[in-house]
Amino acid sequence: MLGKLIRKKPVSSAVSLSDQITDMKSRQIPAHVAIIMDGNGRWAKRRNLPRIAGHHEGMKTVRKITRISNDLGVKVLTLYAFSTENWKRPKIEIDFLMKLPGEFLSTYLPELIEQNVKVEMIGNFDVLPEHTKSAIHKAMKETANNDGMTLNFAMNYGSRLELVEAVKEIAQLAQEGVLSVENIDETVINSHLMTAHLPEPDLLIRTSGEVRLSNFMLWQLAYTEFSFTDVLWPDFDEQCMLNAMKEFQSRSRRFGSVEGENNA
Ligand code: V0D
Repeated sequence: MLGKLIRKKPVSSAVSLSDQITDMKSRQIPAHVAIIMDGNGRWAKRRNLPRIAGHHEGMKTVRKITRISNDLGVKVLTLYAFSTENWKRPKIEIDFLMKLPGEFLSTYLPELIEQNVKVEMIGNFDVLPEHTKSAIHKAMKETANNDGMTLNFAMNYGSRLELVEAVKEIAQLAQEGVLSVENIDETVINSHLMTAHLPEPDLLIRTSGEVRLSNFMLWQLAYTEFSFTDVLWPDFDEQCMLNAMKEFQSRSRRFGSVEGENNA
C-alpha cells in the first residue's frame, strides 16, 4: 500500500548532468564552441533592473558554461564579450562592462587555474582601459602554461576589421616581394587572422532569440553548425549547454559532401 506512494526515483525523471555528460562524451564533442552571449539587458529589463545588473548576472553564466565545457572536453570556448560596435553604448554602461574582466578574474582566476584552463583574448587590446588590460594580462600570464581548455574572450572584436587588417598585412608582404600574389590562398588568409592558432568553431551558439552573426567570425564560421535559443544569457544554464551539444551531435556534418545524405 504505502510502497506505491514512495517513489524510489525523484519525481522529476531528469537525468543528472553528470550522466548526460558521460553519455555525450561517447560521441563527438565539438573541439571549439563559440558563443554570442546575448540578452543580458533584456533579462534585467524584465526584472525592472538596470542593464548592468544583467551584465553582472551574465558573468555568473560565463563561469557555469566554462566549467561544463571543460568537463565535456571542449578544447576552445570563445565568448563574444564586447564588440567593436558596443562602444556606441552609454559611457556609464561601457565603464561598467570594462570592470567585469577584473571582477571576473579576481573571483574566478583561482578556479580557472585549478581547472587547467588557459585564458586568451582576440580583438583589439590596445584601446581597452588600462585596468581592463592589466587584469586580462595577468590572467593570460598566470594561465599561459595550462594545457586544458582555452577560454578565449572576444573583446573589442569585429570580424570585418580583422579581415581588413589581414588583407593589409598580406598586401604588405606582396608589395615587399616576400609573398607572390599567386601564393595567396585560404591558408595564408587564415594565418593572418586573430584565430590563426585556433581550430575553426564547430558549434556557434547565440542566446536570446536573435538570429544573426553581428560581425562575429565571418570567415571562421563558414562550416560551423549554428544553435539559436530564445533563452537569455543570464538564464542559459548547464542543461541549455547540454541541449545545444545534443543538437550538434544529432546533426550529420557533411562539409558540403553527400556523405550519409540524399541530397537532391
Ligand atoms: C557582459 C555577458 C566576463 C556578456 C557576460 C568587457 C556581457 C558578462 C568577461 C571577461 C562581460 C572578459 C575577459 C576576461 C575575463 C572575463 C567579460 C565583458 C563583458 C566585456 F579575461 N564577462 N564579461 N567581459 N559580460
